[in-house]
Parts: sequence; structure tokens; C-alpha cells
Amino acid sequence: MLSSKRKLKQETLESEVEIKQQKLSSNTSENLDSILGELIQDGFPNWKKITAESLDLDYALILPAELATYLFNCLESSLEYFTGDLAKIKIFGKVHDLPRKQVTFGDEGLTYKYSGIVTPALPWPPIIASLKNFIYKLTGYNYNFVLVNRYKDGQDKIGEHKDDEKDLDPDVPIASVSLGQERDFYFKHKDARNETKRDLGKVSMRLEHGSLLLMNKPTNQYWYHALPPRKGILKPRINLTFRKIIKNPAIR
Ligand SMILES: O=C(O)CCC(=O)C(=O)O
Repeated sequence: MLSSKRKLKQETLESEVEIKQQKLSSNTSENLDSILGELIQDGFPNWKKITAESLDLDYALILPAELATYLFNCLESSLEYFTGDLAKIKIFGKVHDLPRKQVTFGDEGLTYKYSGIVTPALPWPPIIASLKNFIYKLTGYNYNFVLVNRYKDGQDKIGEHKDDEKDLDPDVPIASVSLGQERDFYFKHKDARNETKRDLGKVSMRLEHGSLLLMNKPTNQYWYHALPPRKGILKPRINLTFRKIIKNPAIR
């Protein structure tokens, strides 16, 4: 038998958890904005700086696991990914199916051109808009576009590339949020791929559930990045790369 004091404590705890869950499941973006806002306090997040020649990264866990899982599940049950031509990429003139799923959201009228495709900015889903607002509060950068990648398992991947398209504001870092299955990620300097074969070695890291990686300038001018395939990984991962687009090719 529980003593009445312990019983009261347990009931209080249970009702706190219930209130939090109700707040989350009521699923309004204001609730999510306020829950995310409450996370921000002195010493949060605990940024880790990663540097190498022309490489400048900031990495931190920005979402407690429970909240990251909640957001992951919401995105899993609500997002619809591109199909048809928007689910293909052109590499050296050849068209391939994307080895993952993609969809893009952003401010009205924006488009983003990369790897031979032009994707439209679909209207911001409220949850992703809340994440964008949260990142603004954490970093001071106000993003206007996001590319969402879904990797169904370890077979899905993204090959070595640089996010250095001229439509991106070079002064604004790409902000990459990871949800779901943790995956390996690496950076490789461009000289290791050209005729100089100057090899600075890979900068490797694990992108954890609920993490944010900022790729600060001039990283994307000099370093390729990739998410390699991994046998034995069976669970999905969602990655959101928030970007600042400065020019719209559609109205150029
Ligand atoms: O999934 C990731 O972590 C990376 C995605 C990426 O490289 C990109 O969207 O350009």
C-alpha cells in the first residue's frame, strides 16, 4: 500500500505528464511554440564547435528525446513526399531516382534549384514553421525555405555534395535538424576529390535524434558532405535543412 503522501506525489506527477501530453496532442502551433520556447534558458543549447581548414560547424542537441520523438511521429503521419520528376535527380546529365524521399516548404513563391531539379516551396506545415521559429530564437537566422529528406532505412542515403547554389545566401548557415534514426555523416574537402588529391581527411560525426547542425560559411564552398548507406539500419530518419534563399529563379 502506498502511503498517502507518496500517493499524492505520484498523482501530481501523473497529472503533470498528462497535462504535457494533452498540450502536445492538442497540436496547435502556439502550444508547440510555447513548449519549444520554454526550452531556451542560460546554457541551452550546449553548442559544440567543430573546425578544420575552411570548415566551421556548430552542433547541439536542441530537442529532448520525448519531444523529438513526438515531432518525428507527427511528421511521419502527416508529410507527403514528392513523386514523379520531383523525386529524381540529374547527375552528370543522367536522371536517377532519389535514394530517399524529399519535399520542400517555404515562403510563398520561392523555388530552389539543385541537381537539375527545381522544387517549389509548399506552404509551411505548422509544426515545421514552429521548428523554424525555434531555430530563429536559437541562432538569430530567419530561414525562408526547408528541404526535408526522409531515409526509410540504412539503404537510403545522400551522396557527396556541397550546398553552394547561387540562390542560397552564403552568409547564412544551413541549419540541419535530425529526427529519428541516428546516422553517420561526413565532410570531405574538395581538394581530396580534384587532381591535387590533397587529402585533409574526413570530418565524421553522428547526427543524433533531436540535434541541430549549423554549417557555417565558408564550409559549403570547400567541403562536400554525405550521409553514407549503412547496412543493418532498419529504422527511418527525417532530416530538415533550413535554408535562406536570396533569389528566385522563377522570376529572374
Ligand atoms: O540528411 C542529412 O543529414 C543531410 C541532408 C543534406 O545533405 C542536404 O539536404 O543537402
